[in-house]
Amino acid sequence: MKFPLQRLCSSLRDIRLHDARTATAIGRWLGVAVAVCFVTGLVSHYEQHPPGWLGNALPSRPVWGYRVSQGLHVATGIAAVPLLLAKLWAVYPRLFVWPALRSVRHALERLSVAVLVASALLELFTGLLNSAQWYPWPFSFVPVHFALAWVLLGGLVLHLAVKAPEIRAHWRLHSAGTLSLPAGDGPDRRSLLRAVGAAAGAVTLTTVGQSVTPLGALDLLAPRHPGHGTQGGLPINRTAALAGVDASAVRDWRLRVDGPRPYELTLDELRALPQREATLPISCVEGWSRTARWTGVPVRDLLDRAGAPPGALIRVTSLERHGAYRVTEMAHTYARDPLTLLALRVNGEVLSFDHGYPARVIAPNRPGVLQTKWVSRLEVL
Ligand SMILES: Nc1nc2c(c(=O)[nH]1)N[C@H]1C(S)=C(S)[C@@H](COP(=O)(O)O)O[C@H]1N2
Ligand SMILES: [Mo]
Repeated sequence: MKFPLQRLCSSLRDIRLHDARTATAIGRWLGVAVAVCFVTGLVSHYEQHPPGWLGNALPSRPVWGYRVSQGLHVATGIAAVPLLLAKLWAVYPRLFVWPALRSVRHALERLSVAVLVASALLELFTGLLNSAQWYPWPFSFVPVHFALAWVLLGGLVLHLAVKAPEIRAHWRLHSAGTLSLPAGDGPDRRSLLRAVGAAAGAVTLTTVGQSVTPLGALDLLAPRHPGHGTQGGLPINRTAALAGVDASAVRDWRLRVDGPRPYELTLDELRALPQREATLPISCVEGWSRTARWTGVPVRDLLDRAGAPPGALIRVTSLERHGAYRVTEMAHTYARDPLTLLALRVNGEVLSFDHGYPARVIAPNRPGVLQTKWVSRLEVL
């Protein structure tokens, strides 16, 4: 049973926790997470769908570039979930201010916040479900996730502009408050912020092991566990069965290379060519990464033999009948990199069907979706 005075004090404290100071403190961390997530999201998008002018400029080095960038994208997106929830908790009483609309300006401000909140929730929700490969919606993920990111950015810039005076006033920990309550406020806010930080840290630590190998043991909540795969510890996104590739599909397999001097090779002929080893990661857009030692024929050797000009764009086609990644394109920066292989083996073993037998692409600094499996044709465009 609390005395009225105690009750008043604790509700005052509660109000303080829902004030601009808390919102700013959480907003700072949320802002950092969203900014990193946005930039790395753009990197990932343009690596997968480069506009013509960019296609030839994408670098194949550093080999770990996409792994770090996409690891950060998924990690900051996951960390943003508890931060966003805490931020919404801190500001929700404002949803019920009265009168609901005080002026045109106030109405516009509320509208911008509604757009911001809705796009942020949807963006994180679609991203999270995509990382679990669960698509319970009728639209295709990539264009919607990409478009929402811009809506979110617009809403955020507007929000920061409108709130600039408040953010400035509360940015520093010891700025003058509007209301100075006696002791008691500080520790409350501090424990709230500490709890929010701990929650963000916990979800990050228990998922980031999917791309940061040394933290693999802590990878309790991530949907994929690199290291648990059947070959080289590589997870499998699309199995050979799903892709409709089996022994009968590869019985008469030949690699066809189309260019000024087209030719075909059987698997034995490919194996007889000079082989090279490359230690490269597969970095899936969904957030997991895993390094393996690949052996195969450098793609540039295959292209030279077909008389391909050095700057040519290459089309890679898979045996797979359907599927969004059946046909992919490879800029010359990747095709000419000595580490880009048409791989036949992984960690010393012949590729299994699930990992792309008889031959697959492995290239440095590229999204996993472009590491085409079951390759049957290279074309010089
Ligand atoms: N033909 C084809 N290749 C493909 C895919 C696919 O669906 N079809 N999936 C890609 C994706 S999304 C990833 S992350 C990698 C995974 O390779 P792995 O299954 O050998 O680990 O393969 C890529 N290659
Ligand atoms: Mo992937």
